[in-house]
Amino acid sequence: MKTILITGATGDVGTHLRRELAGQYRIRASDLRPLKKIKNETFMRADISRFSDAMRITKGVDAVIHLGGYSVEGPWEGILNANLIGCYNVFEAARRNGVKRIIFPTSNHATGFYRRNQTIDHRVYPKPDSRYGVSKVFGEALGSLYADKYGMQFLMIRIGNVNPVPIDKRRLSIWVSPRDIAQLVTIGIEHPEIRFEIVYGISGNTRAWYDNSNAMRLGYKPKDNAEAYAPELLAKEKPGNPTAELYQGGVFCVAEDIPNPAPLPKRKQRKKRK
Ligand code: 15L
Repeated sequence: MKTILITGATGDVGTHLRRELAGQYRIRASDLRPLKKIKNETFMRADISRFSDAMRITKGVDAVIHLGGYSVEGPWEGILNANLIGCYNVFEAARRNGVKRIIFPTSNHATGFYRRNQTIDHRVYPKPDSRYGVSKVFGEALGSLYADKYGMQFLMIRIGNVNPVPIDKRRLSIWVSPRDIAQLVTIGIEHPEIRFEIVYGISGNTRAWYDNSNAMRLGYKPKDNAEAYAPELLAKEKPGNPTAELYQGGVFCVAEDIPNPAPLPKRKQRKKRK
């Protein structure tokens, strides 16, 4: 049985994946916060913005599912530490520890500024809708570099919204059920020919904004479709912000006041030599 590391294991996606994959893999769950262990699971507490922690948790695993970091928009310092530095540390530590396979759950917010009347595939240029979306594009770019330069293998899953059921009209297009996202992650761990691939993490939704043929080519057969929930959801839906309604990323596309970045720590003045 393969051992897989799941970073950010206590989050929503991590919790669904741990449950779905428990019978298939030996899971090393990791997070800043402690968690209640389930079957086939060990836990390692880690702060991935520290390289030594990233080295410790990636040692001796067959694949990494890197969920750790901010999973929504956040202040720049938080995104920088958790999503850029954290992602770099995990990919670089995996490389040094000889781990070849990484599944990186990127996000629909990496391409959130595409309009809802467009269908996009895995080849489009990113159009992030937030600092969070930019951090996901960073992860995709870093994975591309590590695949080409070091021969590592990456499945980039641009996740829509993982939930037991879709929660609104927007999610009818981007919803992914826990068992469908687990199927995509399993493809990422097992497919023999992955070098660097981008797929969309959505179920077989009738209203999808994505041409997910790359996922299908790799063997993905979604079991669910958000359309089953459409009549009930649409009956409850209230009109939203007009900018949000135009773009795939929804409210992430609406301009907000950006808080001032925290000041950089003062550098110590070197003593002048006499
Ligand atoms: C994401 O990328 C987030 O991780 C999740 O919390 C949701 O906001 C989701 O996108 C979404 O767009 O619904």
